[in-house]
Amino acid sequence: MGDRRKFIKQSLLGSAILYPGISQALGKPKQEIAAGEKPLILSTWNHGLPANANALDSLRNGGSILDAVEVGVRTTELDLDNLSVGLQGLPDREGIVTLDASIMTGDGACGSVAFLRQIKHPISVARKVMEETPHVMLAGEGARQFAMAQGFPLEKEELSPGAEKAYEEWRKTSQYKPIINIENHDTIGMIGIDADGKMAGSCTTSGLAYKMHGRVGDSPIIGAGLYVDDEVGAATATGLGETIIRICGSFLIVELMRQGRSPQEACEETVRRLVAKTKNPSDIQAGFLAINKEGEMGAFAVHPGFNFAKGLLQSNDLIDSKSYFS
Ligand code: SD4
Repeated sequence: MGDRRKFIKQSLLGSAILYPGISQALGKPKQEIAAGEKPLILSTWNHGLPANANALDSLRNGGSILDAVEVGVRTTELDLDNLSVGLQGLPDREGIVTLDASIMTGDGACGSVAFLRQIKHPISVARKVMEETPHVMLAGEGARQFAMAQGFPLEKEELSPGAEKAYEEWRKTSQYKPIINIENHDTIGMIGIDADGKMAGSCTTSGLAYKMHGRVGDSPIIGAGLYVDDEVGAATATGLGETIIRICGSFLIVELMRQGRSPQEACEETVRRLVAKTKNPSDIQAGFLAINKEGEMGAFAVHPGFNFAKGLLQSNDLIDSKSYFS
């Protein structure tokens, strides 16, 4: 974790001139839920800061909000310090890294990949599924074949040094137990709204560490890890996927906003639902982010420790989410 912070701090210092607000993020995270300004990009956890920076840069250079959320999370897919996203992520029980990702725009277009191996940028394959196929979701070998046909290079199947070390340590006991806010909860989910009110979102992960081979989480499931509707708003999720899938978490947030709840109220109600439907809520973490079409935002988690990055054209700040348990 120390190394990751150092990496983020260094990469942020590198861009502090372009993004004046970033320097604030290096201090104490702020506790604040604010409204209104567009474009707005939100993304999960502290690796959201460099991801947001690249997403905002894409917008500044004339990219669409869809381009922004794709470019943004590609940053995390390459972050060697992140052991929960991309091919450097922690493997399943068999020692194999399998990736999940989804992407969606506010007009209902969406694409996703699940249980994908050996591809560096699952988010870009998800976008190809959305744009180049009549389908929403491709999984496993079919997804890999599709990626190759689309020109994505096949990477060597080997664990990153960090993942290898952690996996060897885990194999000593081979116990499976999700640990709150530790490395296996670092998925990046990103949602954004542009100046015209168009929205898009993306979500990418290597999923839970040491999962069963073949396990798919919430991140590639439209409505669970991600949902976007220009008429209402957007939401994304991080945390123990099984608990999020069970309540269609991101869809639920958008539907609650459709019924008049603010993004914050919708996130809180969704976490209450999740807690009510989870057997041992004190043992698991899940967190949600939401924005509505006015550019208001919300965030809420089961436990303290969840944070997120809020990116505006002039600033990029790390904010602590409130939580159900204190
Ligand atoms: C999953 N939701 O596969 C992902 C894991 C995660 O932060 O969010 N980690 O269940």
